[in-house]
Amino acid sequence: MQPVRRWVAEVAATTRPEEVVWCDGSEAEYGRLIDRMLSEGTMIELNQQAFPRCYLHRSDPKDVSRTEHLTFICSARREDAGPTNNWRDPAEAKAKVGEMFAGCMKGRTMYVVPYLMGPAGSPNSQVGIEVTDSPYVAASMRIMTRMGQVAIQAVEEGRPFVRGLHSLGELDPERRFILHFPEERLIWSYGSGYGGNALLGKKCHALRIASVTARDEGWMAEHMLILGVQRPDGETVYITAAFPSACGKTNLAMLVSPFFEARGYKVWTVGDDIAWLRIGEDGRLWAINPESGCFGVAPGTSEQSNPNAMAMVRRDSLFTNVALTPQGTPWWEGMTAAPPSGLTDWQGRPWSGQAPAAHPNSRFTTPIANCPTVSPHLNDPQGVPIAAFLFGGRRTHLAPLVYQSFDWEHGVFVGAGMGSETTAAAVGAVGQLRRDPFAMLPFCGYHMGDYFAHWLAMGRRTPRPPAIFHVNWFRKGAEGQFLWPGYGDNMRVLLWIIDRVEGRGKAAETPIGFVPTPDALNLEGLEISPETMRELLSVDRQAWIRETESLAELFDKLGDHLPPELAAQRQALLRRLGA
Ligand code: GTP
Ligand code: SPV
Ligand code: MN
Repeated sequence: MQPVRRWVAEVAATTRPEEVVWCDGSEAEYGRLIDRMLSEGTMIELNQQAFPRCYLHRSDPKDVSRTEHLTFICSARREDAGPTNNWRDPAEAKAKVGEMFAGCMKGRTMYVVPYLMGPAGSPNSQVGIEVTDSPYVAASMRIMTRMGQVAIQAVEEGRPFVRGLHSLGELDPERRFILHFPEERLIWSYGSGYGGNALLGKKCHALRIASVTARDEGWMAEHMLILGVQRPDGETVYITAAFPSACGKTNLAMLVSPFFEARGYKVWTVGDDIAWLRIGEDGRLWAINPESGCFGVAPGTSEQSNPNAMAMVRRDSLFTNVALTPQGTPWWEGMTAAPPSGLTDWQGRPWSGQAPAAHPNSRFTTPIANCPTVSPHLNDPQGVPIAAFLFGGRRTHLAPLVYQSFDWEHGVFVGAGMGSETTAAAVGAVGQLRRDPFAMLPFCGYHMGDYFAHWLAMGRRTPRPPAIFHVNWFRKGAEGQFLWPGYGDNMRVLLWIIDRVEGRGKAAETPIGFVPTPDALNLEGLEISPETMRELLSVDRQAWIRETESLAELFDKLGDHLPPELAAQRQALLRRLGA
């Protein structure tokens, strides 16, 4: 613990907290953090009969989502961050933000949060130490990570650790920086208390820093959910899926399908946001979920869309920026058909009915162990073997419900070309199409072209790589309605994917890949017209030519870091489309 103590002492000497609390991750300590926030008014107790051990936090209204424009990769060389990341020279960044950290914890408590990303005893797990002046962050980290003794023990065994320094600062967007120093495995975050900006184990460590470590060491750190589909014969097939922020990972990870459950199928939830994958001795890729909690989008979650999430959040949960009913229970848009009367909005005001009552990026923070479908392999040091990778996003037009890539290299091209309409998970306009390769645009800690090359290399080194698919639950019809019912019915797509993996499912070859034939998806018990299904599975050549041409913008930007295989894949697709 000597190196940890030395670093913490250094940080305390700069930030000058009134007291330093070393967190042990215990229940009693969590209780003290909650009590402190209740007495300071930064947490509100919810109705304890209906929502035992649940609390509401209202954040600063200017601090409700990730701020990508204030997020930097401070690698020694600008080129290593690549053109899709913001870059700062490490020394300059430290000089500038170091001034902000100087004395910033005066009068505050500094919490030292040792945490483990991944199951205890897993060679694939990693230790981090987050120092923070936010009790909300410390409490959230206890849900999202294995915090305390288990991490200290790993440090004492000589494991290296990622250092994360966090301060709320003044919560001023003008004085906010999320800095990553990948060469030093160091994170500095100033001026925000929001999830991905402040819970440093999550996107900062488990994706931005870990993606660099993974490249160096030959494994993968991905923005992916992990789920298992158990078949009637008892065997479970594991799948991961990379969708951009607020594009359906949590929902797919804990999908409920009464129709297929009655026929002997069952979904198991391993992870809902991040996967770390390694090549196993059997030649397959094995995935662990580095997290132990869900930081999930509240709006849209209901008994109909996601009964597992509703059951999960009913205890031991922190809610952030949701609305409050007069009964002291949380509410958000989409939870019930009509809003209850007498709502208090996410900013604590009587709800006017004009703007949303809950913030569109309001969230719940909940132990994944509370999920009724939590996988028995959640804490398995080995993880689970992956049979298929899914890529997807919000595409109102263009992308069919599902298609399969021809092979790994083509699959990497499909991931590299991902596009999705932006959501409220990050500051900025919502609903605008942007390239988001592998759902990693905001989370890759190095040059995106090198990241593509790493994917290609992993495919060459993996004897039994997963099959690769692309899905789109969000295609809309002429009236702006979703064409596909989504949620539990996505099981129908998963079953076709498993059929394909096992060499069964029927498919038609198209220029973009293999698309299910009209009779290939099991649509039993679903009311959907053949015309709608045709539209959902259609491939519009002209639109795909435009899409593929526009991909040149990203590919050109990556310069000579773009693997030639992917440039060739783009040309080959244009040829197949008849361009
Ligand atoms: P992050 O936590 O930001 O990484 O998001 P996520 O990818 O886990 O997304 P999540 O599952 O929380 O879903 C985001 C929003 O999409 C919610 O409002 C969901 O209700 C909605 N959603 C999820 N799945 C579907 C689907 O199959 N169809 C439709 N129409 N909406 C969906
Ligand atoms: C996302 O934005 O992809 C999230 C929430 O999962 S955050 O933790 O803020 O990154
Ligand atoms: Mn996410």
